[in-house]
Amino acid sequence: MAPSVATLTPPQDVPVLLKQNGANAVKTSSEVSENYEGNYRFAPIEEAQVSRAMIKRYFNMMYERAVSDVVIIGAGSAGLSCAYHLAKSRPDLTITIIEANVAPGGGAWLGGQLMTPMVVRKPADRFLQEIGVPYEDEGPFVVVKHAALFTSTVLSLVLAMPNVVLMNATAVEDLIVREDFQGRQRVAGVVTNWTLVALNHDTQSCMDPNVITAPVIISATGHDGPMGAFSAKRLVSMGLLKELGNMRGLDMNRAEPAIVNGTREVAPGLIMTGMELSEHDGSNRMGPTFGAMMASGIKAAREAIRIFDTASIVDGKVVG
Ligand code: AHZ
Repeated sequence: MAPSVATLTPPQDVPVLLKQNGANAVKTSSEVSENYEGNYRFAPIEEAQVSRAMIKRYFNMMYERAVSDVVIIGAGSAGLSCAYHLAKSRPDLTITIIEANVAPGGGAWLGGQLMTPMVVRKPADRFLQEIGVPYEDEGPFVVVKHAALFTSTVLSLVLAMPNVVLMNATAVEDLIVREDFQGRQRVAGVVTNWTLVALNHDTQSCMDPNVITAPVIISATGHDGPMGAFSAKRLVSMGLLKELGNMRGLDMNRAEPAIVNGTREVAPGLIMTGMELSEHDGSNRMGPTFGAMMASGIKAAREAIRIFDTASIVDGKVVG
C-alpha cells in the first residue's frame, strides 16, 4: 500500500541557482541543471508538496481575508483601476478582489466590437501615464494599441501590491446586510462561492456559501455578463433600492461624466463604480471609451478613503 501523504518525507529545499561563468548552463546541486542541450533537470519534488504549497497559501489567504478592510467585487477595468489607486494610496488597507470569471479583466481585453485598440478620452490618459501604458495621441482622446496592454499592465501592478489579493473563479452571490450603529441597514460584507457552484444552484440541492466581512464594499460588476449589475439588482430585491434605473442608450458625451461624477456610496457601506452604475442610476452607456472606467475606479477609491478617514472602525465594523 502506498504510504499516506502525511508520512512522505519532503525532499531537501531546492538549492539557490548558481550561474557558471555566464554560460547558458546554470547548475546548482547535482540534481538541477538549466541546460537546453538535452540535459535540463528539475529539482526533485513530491506531488504532495505541490498540493500543500498551494493549499496552505490559498486557505491562509481565505482565513486572513475573512475580515478584510475593502472587498472589491469584479476585476474589470473599473474594479482594477479602483484597486490600483486604493492599494497605492492606502498600503495599510487589506483589499480583497473577488472576480467571478477565471480570467480577471472583464470586458477590457478588447476595445469595441472585438477590435483590439482601446480608446481613452482625456483627461483619463493621465492614468495611463501613471501606470506606464503607451498610447497614440489623437487630440481629445488617446488610443492604446491593444486593450490587453492596459489590462495586463494594471492587473500586474495590482497583483504585485502586498496589500491586495485576488480570488478569481469566485462569485459574490449575496451581500451581508445588518443594522449599523445608527439603526440603518449597512452592507457589511459579501457572500461568496466558487463561480461554478454559484451557477449551479438550480441543478443541486443547497450548496451553502462562505462570507467575507468588510466595512467597505466596492461593487464593480459591470452591466452585462452572467452576473452583471449584481449588487444593484440585489439592492432592489432586498428593498434597499426602489427600482433599477436601467441603462440608457449610448451617448458618450453624457455617459462618461455621469459615471465618474455619480460614483459614490450608493447604500451605507456599498460604493458602486463602472458600468454597474448605469443600471443603478439609469445613466447612458458609452460604448468602447474606457476613460470613465478608469476615472470612476479612482473616484471609488477616493470614496473608500473618505470613509476610512471619517468613520470609526473596530474589528472590521463601523461603530461611529
Ligand atoms: O466577471 C465580471 C467582470 O470581470 C465581474 N463580476 C460580475 N458579477 C460578479 C459577481 N461576483 C464577482 N457577482 C463579478 N465578480 O465583474 C467584472 C465587471 O467588469 P466589466 O468589464 O463587465 O465592467 P466595468 O464596469 O469594469 O467595465 C465596463 C466597460 C464598458 S461596457 C460599455 C458599454 O456597454 O457601453 N462601455 C464600457 C467602457
